[in-house]
Amino acid sequence: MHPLLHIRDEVQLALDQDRPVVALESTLIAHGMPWPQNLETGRLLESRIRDKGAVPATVAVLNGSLRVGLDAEELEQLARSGTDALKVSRRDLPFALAEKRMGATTVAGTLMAAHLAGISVFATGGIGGVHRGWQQSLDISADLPELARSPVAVVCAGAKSILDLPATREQLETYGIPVCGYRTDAFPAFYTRDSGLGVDARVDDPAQWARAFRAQRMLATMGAPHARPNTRNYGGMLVVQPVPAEHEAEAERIEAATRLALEEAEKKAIGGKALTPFLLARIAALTDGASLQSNVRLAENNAILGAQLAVALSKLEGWEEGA
Ligand code: PSU
Ligand code: MN
Repeated sequence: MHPLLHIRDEVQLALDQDRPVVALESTLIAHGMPWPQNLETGRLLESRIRDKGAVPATVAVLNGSLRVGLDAEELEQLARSGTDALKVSRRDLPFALAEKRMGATTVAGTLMAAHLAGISVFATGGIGGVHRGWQQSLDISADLPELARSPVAVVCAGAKSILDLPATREQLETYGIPVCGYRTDAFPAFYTRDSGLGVDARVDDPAQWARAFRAQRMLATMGAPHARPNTRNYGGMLVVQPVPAEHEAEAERIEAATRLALEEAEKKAIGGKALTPFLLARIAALTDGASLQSNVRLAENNAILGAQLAVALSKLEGWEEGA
């Protein structure tokens, strides 16, 4: 095993036996939610994945290695650390590792780990994207380019309305990241079910999705007899499903809170990596926790779907050999 990569035994065994595994990120836990709901959510996501017959692998940086799969104690340690844990995207990894910092991986950081470990499915709440005001700030999450180069499917509830969603959709297209709606034709807006934007394709069951994902993987690895395999063709997929209707937040309430939170962020000159966690926390406070409730429920729903997709892949003929 590589000194910088540490895969938990249970996860490695499942991968060796071609059993379904689902990666989970940890920024959602350390920076995205307050204690103790964050620990409860971390545990909930893992147990929903187990219920559906897959092995969860929460990713973080601990003691100088990229960890794929945490034990109960490590998960708690991370949740308790909250924002004391470094928020680790691709550009933060070298220092987090070398200086043995405790790090919570973002979607980008988790994608890197999932790819290195050989995990094909990753479930989260929402991905980062193009921020409102990008014309001035140029703030575009590293989640997007990472998705473009990792052969991993990310299950999410779209991207948060704190972002510029039409611009985020455009960037997904530019990067060639297919956006697959699971039983939906609409690109969801995280706390709410419909952003008014569309998806690239719709699937209605896990087996149908698995065939498309296999085709995408084969595009990266296939070639005529004299062609060289071109791993630059690797690319990920976004699988989106809306927050369950009964847990949807009120769109106007979210939008009003988002505008207020954005104004506050500007006054306080909060930007860069601190922006997303700041906005999430302010919106939760301004909506009396309503946004947090939606966040937990949609993440749970995505963990369940992630496990179903991973199970479908493991049953797909020719998945291990062909792709
Ligand atoms: N979705 C959530 N909560 C979060 C995030 C996403 O429900 O905390 C995190 C993810 O880890 C995502 C990150 O990768 O926000 C994006 O941060 P930035 O905009 O700084 O790239
Ligand atoms: Mn950013």
